Amino acid sequence: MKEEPLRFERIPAEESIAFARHHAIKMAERRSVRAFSTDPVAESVVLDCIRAAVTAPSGANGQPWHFVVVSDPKTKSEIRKAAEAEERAFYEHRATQAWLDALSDLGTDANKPFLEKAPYLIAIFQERVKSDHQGGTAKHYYPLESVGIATGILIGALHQAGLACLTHTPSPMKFLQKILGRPSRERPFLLLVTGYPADDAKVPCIERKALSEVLSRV
Ligand code: IYR
Repeated sequence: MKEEPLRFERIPAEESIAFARHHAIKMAERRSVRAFSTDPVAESVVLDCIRAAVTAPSGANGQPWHFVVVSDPKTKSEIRKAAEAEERAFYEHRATQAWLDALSDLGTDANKPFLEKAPYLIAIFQERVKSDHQGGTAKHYYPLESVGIATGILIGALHQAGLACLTHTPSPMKFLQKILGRPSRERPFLLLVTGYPADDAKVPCIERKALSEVLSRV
């Protein structure tokens, strides 16, 4: 094992306390947005947020992820068409009544105009097996957890950088693989729709669980 000294700078406790509070308040303002503006966003913002995401811890440092940043209008249209076909099947017959009931407060349906309106769709893929670049493959450990953590970091970074996003998972998402030409050892994980919210964007009234409900201390 090769080692190197850890680069870690302690910050004063008061700064730590203030930062954590500020970060929590800022993150509490995050909402999933379904109405996007067509206003452009500098690509470097999205790329830097992905730069943050790929620092995520991963099983045996396998880094089992791939991100495709889609801004080409034709590709976005193709994705919208394919996603809406799956969503129509979902809303018309695939979803159970219980699932539709659980979604009713969100007001969602099979129409997904945001897939064309938003300036970026970030398609996130999970590698099922590792490529060793010599034609061989090896196992990934905890790939789903790893990609989930990276996606969480990405969502936080986008929000802190002043952008809105939507985690979108038309199911099944196999079409993404084809449209984006990704290899079969990858599996689509999530589509992150990214940009500024539309000026008249509305969001459902939701309540977040109180910290006391989701946190215990022993
Ligand atoms: N994929 C569908 C349905 C949907 C499912 C869940 I779980 C949500 O939290 C929201 C929507 C759609 O995007 O409409």
